[in-house]
Amino acid sequence: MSGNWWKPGSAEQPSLPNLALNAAAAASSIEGISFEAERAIDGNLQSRWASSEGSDPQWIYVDLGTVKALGSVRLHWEEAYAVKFKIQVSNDGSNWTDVYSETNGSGGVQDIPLNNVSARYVKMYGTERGTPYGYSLYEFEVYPPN
Ligand SMILES: [Ca+2]
Repeated sequence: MSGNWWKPGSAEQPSLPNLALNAAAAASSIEGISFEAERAIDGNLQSRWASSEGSDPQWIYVDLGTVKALGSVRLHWEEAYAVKFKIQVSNDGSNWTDVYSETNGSGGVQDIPLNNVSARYVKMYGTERGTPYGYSLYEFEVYPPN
């Protein structure tokens, strides 16, 4: 489908913009060169952020630049996924509020709905790894409300 305009009532819905795409990002650690935090917000499902191996906790956050209304987060996990993690948000990059807590994650593509959340910073805070490796995300996507 290539229509440029969405008409109310039509079956075709506009796709929401990924607010994290090419924003800024930071992480607790990287496994090495070419596994930087920015690799998780570059829109490329081949490149990825990976934390240093074998330690908890590890985190990555996205800086959206300004406070924005948020509707959901989509995580594209590499094989090095998180079993337990939280999604946290902040408006100043230092005081964080939990908005989601996962206790039995299984990796893959994980959609996380957020309700009535507005924030500038969005963080994945991993506390338990699913493998002996680190934490690794192909993409960390943030979407506005529908
Ligand atoms: Ca990527």
